[in-house]
Amino acid sequence: MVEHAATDSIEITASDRVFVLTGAGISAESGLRTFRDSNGLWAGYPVETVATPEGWDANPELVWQFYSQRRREAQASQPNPAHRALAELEKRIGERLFLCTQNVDNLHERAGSQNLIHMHGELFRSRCEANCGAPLIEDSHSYNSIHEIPMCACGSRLRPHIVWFGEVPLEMTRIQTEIDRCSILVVVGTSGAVHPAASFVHWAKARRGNPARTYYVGPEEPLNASAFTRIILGRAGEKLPDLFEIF
Ligand code: BV8
Repeated sequence: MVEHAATDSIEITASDRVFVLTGAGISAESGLRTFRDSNGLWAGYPVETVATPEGWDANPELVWQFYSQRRREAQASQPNPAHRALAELEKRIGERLFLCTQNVDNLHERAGSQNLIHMHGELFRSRCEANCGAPLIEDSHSYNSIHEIPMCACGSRLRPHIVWFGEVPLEMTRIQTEIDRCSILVVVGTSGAVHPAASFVHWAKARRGNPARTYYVGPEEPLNASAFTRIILGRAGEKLPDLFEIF
């Protein structure tokens, strides 16, 4: 039975370890479009053409136009109170907070979060399309024509350091470890449409003997709503600043 929160607070005691998963919804109040909302990112660009290896092989210019536009939008945006609330939580409970984001923008970092992972990659990094072993490149440039696409020293093209559909998300071993040891799992602003991220709440709940307490924060129920102990309906920027009660 999923209860809708009467009280919008999550108690964190000195022994609690907190796993937070964020999605596009946490950056919505910073002005960044989500994927599946009405005027979302996929509206202009079918996902197959810009967020799959096949789309990259077929039209790398279109893929770079898509991510270049998102680089420009992310550079023009600012962290919102939800990002700042999670940076504050890290200050309060330190390494007992593990922040995993599906987002590729850098708003968590710009709000002050330090201990986080980007399981779907990072907008402001590029990498060799051939995985030749060259290091990731910090890259905030826009590339709008095939002729502008930078080359790796090995002769291959540079691609966005993004996990596309059909590719393996980053740091899954670390994520599994942190889910296995968290006592509280909080999911913020994600539709629950994409796996394996949408399964994290099931993993945390299914743990033998000591299931985690699981919470969702967002303006509408996610697809995996039934897996949550509590659904806290509302926008992340409104709910997160006063959400955590730390004892
Ligand atoms: C993989 C690129 C194998 C980055 C993205 C079943 C099981 C396992 C896999 C699959 C499966 N079925 C299909 C698959 C494969 C596939 C998949 O899930 N397909 C879906 C479409 C069915 N998954 C994969 O290919 C993944 N890889 O499975 O590898 C594997 C598995 C396990 C272990 C090892 C290997 C790779 C997935 C990554 C794909 N890359 N994007 C980019 O371009 O940004 S996914 C894309 O969707 C983004 O990364 C985004 O983060 C992600 C999820 O979207 P959301 O963040 O949820 O955004 P959305 O628009 O959907 O929702 C926004 C939400 O915000 C809404 O709920 C809204 O209510 C809320 N909101 C709005 N305003 C606010 C708000 N919330 C709070 N406050 C507000 N103000």
